[in-house]
Amino acid sequence: MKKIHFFTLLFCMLFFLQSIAQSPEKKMRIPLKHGAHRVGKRTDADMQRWREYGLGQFIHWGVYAIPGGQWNGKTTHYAAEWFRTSGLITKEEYDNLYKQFNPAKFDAKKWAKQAKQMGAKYMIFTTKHHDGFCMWPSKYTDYTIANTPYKSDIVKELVDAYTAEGIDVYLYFSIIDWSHPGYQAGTAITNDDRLNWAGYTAISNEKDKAGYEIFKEFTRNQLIELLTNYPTVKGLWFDGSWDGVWMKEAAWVDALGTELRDMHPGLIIGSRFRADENGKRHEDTNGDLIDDYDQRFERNLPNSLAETKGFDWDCVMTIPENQWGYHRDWSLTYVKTPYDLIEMTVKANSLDGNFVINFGPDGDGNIRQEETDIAKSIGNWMSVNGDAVYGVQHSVLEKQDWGHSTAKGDITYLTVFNKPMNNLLKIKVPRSKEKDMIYVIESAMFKSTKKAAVVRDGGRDKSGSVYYDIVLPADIQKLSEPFVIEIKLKQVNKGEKAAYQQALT
Ligand code: FHN
Repeated sequence: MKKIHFFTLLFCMLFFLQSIAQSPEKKMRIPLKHGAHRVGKRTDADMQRWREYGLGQFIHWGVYAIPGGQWNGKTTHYAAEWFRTSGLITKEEYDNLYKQFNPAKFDAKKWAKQAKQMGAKYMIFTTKHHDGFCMWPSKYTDYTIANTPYKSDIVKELVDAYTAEGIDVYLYFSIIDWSHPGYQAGTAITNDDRLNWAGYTAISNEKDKAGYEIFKEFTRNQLIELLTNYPTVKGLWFDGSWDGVWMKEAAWVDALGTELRDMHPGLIIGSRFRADENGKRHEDTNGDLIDDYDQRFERNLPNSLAETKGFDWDCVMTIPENQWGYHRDWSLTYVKTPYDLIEMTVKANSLDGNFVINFGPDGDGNIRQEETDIAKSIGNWMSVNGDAVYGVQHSVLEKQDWGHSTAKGDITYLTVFNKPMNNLLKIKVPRSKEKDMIYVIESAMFKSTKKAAVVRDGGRDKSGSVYYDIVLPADIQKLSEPFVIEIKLKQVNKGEKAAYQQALT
């Protein structure tokens, strides 16, 4: 009897301990009114289309392109699109620059054709940056393109030209607006991961509070105006929403998001639009992604799938180190090469993200020669190897020293950035999760020449991992560009491996 009691007690204790061990996750979930409205990815066709873009173009263009980082013979090496705050120009001088904005060389169709040749599938355009200048004729402010000598609606010209080239358009919109009298800035950066911005200055007096209400309504009106004027756009790309006063408006911003989505079905909005009621950005208090994709990766890429947490994401990247708008002087900055940008593009896609390259046209409407040349080189490479980037996802291969791998259907793309000196490309294949099964490389083909590649057994390492050697052509060392090999991986019974190898060599 005592024994039975002992076992019953033991069983109850084990059950209790197990339930404590399992429960924290469930118990810790905090009810939120303005957190993520979905757990997991969006599964609709619009979001699937976004996921398959692979490569995009960002354009930062506004009145800051006129000084291009220089004024009265002095140069700032801070971001040119922040020139109003550079200390080299007075606020008054800056706020009157629009009276000279007359980009005679601007040709939206030419830009769109260049983007198409580069291989961009979507484009994000700065309708309004932090200075508040509107590149469309907004009826809610006079500080717009309509009051420049140029007069025409630049947003419309670009939306039409890019849409005609089959490139989806997204509208960048800055929440920060230095031109609006009611706008309040209230941020304090506490760390540099742009995730948690602790301090903010609450609006302290009634006049400012009333002014901010007017600013909120102005912002809402402009967003509705943009979606009404340009109904073909696919999404909104928000910036400056780290502002503490904006973050404090979680309920209002959340309702605005719902209103925008209701008026524009399928609308795509990233994680930079709003914070939850606890001031958490990107991920809400429970760790769920706020809105449709993760926008944390600005000028940096994740290094592993684990880092992406399984979210959809994109990375926006400058060509120089940190200039988004036009800066006349690139002499002190490292300028990324097409090779660098292709490597980043493939890396992003190998980790299930999109990669977006920024361009900063000058005050006349020219895309600078350096950027034009880079776009061309990337486009030439993409026209041959784009299959390794568009519509792909991460492959089953682990990251290896020669480069990055992506996959689509039954094809795995190996994009090789580091050529082996002995011309034998060693591929480590994963262990099969199925009992007695093993991965083999069924076939391999060079993407550019469509020639089959010889695959040899590459041995095993001490841990039992299996390798294959792909024999590269003798003249491969002369090639200055990354190259792609398509392979077909197959899981076979361990016993069948020998037969496969014979067929391949
Ligand atoms: O301050 C801006 C910057 O000028 C630029 O627009 C980038 C683009 O992602 N966003 C802000 C910095 O995060």
